[in-house]
Amino acid sequence: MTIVYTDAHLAHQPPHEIYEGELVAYAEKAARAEVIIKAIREQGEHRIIAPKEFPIEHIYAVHQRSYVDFLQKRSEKLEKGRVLYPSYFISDTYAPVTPGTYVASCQAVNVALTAAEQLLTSQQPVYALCRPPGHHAEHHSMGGYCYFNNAAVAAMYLSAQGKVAILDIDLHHGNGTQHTFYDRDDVLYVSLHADPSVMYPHISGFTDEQGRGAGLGYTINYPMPLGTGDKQYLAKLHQALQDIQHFKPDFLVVSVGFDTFIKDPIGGFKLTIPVYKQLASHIADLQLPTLLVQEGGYNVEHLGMMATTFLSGLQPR
Ligand code: Q9C
Ligand code: ZN
Repeated sequence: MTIVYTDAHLAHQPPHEIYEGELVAYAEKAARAEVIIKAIREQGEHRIIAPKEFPIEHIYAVHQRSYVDFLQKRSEKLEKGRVLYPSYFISDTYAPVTPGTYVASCQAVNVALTAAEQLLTSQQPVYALCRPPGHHAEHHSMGGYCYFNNAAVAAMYLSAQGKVAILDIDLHHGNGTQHTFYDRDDVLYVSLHADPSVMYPHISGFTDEQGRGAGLGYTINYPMPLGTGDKQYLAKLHQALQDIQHFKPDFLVVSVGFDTFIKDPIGGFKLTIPVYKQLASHIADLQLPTLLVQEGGYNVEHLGMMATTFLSGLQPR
């Protein structure tokens, strides 16, 4: 399989986030992506390529220019070692800006777009190892460890070539991605996530959010209770995959999060490692050109194993 990766994300390493007014350690660590690429290299079965540069217009297709400009200027103006919690263009206290944040975020988008471009020519699954993640980034705000919405930018790019289904299997609801395509009937957004009444992002991901106007019926949310395990998760995934099949997309974009793992430090679900292979093989059974985009997952000790287990389920059987 083709994997797209760059170590440009190392420029973005906030030391902390703010939880209920207190500074706490930043969960979205650079080591997350490093242990995943290390495990993939050790597996030795994959072709790892670097991202190419895409024009900024791809980011403007999803994000407001004034927000993009703000992130660029404020990142570049920061002195080394400084951290900014902006007072605007931000949805919560989980997206601090460092001097390298803009560059790293642009490169994460380039990773997703490079993978999307590969998909147009190869038809084989492609994995975009993005960091920082993206699905909480909105039209004009950063939040939840996300700055630019990598999956949404890639889906926007692919949607010029055909119908796109987005399956979001991160623990958290992908509010930014949902909102990007909320009015459209040619991009389906389906998300499995922890009940937002008890889990971040708290304000979206409820079942009554179903799209608007022409987009009504093209957003589907499957919130699940805390404590959800392998069996219940697979049952809901089955429903989500049926929705996708019914939509008859030309492309599938999967926002992949490993924060559903039983030992995730900020999680609440109880998925075990072997189930990630099953999730992937059910996804592969759709037989669609599939772009996998990395989102969350915070157990650095087990992330390498989760990622290689997941990728092994995508191989043709
Ligand atoms: N007490 C992603 O998975 N909440 N973002 C942390 C800690 C922020 C998750 C709460 C969760 C953001 C991409
Ligand atoms: Zn998440």
